[in-house]
Amino acid sequence: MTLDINRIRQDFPILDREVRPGVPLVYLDSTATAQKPVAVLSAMDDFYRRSNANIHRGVHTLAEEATTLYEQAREAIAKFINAASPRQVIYTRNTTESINLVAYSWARANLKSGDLVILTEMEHHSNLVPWHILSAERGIRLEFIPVTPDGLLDLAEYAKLLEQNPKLVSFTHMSNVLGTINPAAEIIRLAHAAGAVTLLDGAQSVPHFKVDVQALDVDFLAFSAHKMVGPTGIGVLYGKMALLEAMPPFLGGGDMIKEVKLRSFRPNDLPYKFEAGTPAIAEAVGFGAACSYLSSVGMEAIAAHEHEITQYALERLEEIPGLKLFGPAADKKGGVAAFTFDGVHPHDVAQILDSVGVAIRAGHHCAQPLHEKFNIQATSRASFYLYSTKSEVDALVEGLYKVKEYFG
Ligand code: 7TS
Repeated sequence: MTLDINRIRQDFPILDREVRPGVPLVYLDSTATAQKPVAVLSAMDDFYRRSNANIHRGVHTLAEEATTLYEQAREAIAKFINAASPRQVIYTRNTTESINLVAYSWARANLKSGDLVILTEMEHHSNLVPWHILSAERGIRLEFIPVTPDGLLDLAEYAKLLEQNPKLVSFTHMSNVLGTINPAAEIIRLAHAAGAVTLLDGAQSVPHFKVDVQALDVDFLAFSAHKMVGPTGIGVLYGKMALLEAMPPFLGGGDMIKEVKLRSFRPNDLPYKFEAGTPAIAEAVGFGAACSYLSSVGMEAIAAHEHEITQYALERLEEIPGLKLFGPAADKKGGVAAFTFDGVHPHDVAQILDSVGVAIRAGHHCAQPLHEKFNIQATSRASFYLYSTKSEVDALVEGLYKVKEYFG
């Protein structure tokens, strides 16, 4: 199944714009955030125009409509990741907050001084810092699955770490720098055999290929709407029912309670126990529309398209003298190409590319330890999604030859 790329691009109005007169946008920064299709924009616009009200608290028509739309979105998201029940889908602000929820609620109830948490060297700061904070507070131990020079997880070292009786294995499904797609099912199976709970950072996987929580048998999955053509400000924590049921609340306030007395409260049922205060209602509606949109295009077709573009990009980039790519070959990675270029600072690369309309990202991409591992401070990173084209890759390559000219 192939994508009708011209039709897809028409769904994303922003892709038509010029960044300056006569300079069309070439958006190669979807790993940071994806662009939004009309289906998502109209779902949110319709919500505010027709149905806007606070949820769960009113009996009037709009409050009921808003509540229904908010819960229908949860059902769409549950279906998208094949969760057994929408009650296992907790709305958060983003992947970062979802991971923090696990660190504050599950980990503080279950981990004590000396307990081991296994992470990897390729984690985004969002899956490092919550554990640093807990480590300082509780004295939990952190160990890291090493990254090999070709950008893969060293699974032999993982096997050794598992002998130390870890309580949690928390890792990214796909690296936002190397693009590496980690063998999640295998890592989770081994963690369970060692008696550990698993948390999968799906920020870069859920948007790009089919992630089935039941097939993976994962305990927790964190992801963000904005990377999967949905709005900013909303994400999800999926969890196994028994774990979520046993977890204490994270944030306290409205909607997460069943009853409040002056000196005590009873928490609400799932998923509301973890949804304190007025949530991002229009954003939830947009998130549901994003899942429906991606499903209607087809996750397999999206993954196949990105694979084709990535393979082409890696081939073209490898031709450029002085350019060094990081991460594995195309068959082991998603749509990310991070590179250094002839000693030119990545910010300069990004700035010159911007002058020809090509939007890429430069820096440490919130993965400083990974860059340190490769003895570099920063990389330039181009990334691809369902709307990316080979001619956009050509524009990137042309732009990089301009960089070369400029810096001699
Ligand atoms: N985990 C991974 C693997 C990520 O790539 C990101 C964001 C996050 C967690 C955090 O997601 P958030 O929605 O909570 O911010 N990655 C990037 C990036 O690569 N460039 O900008 C954000």
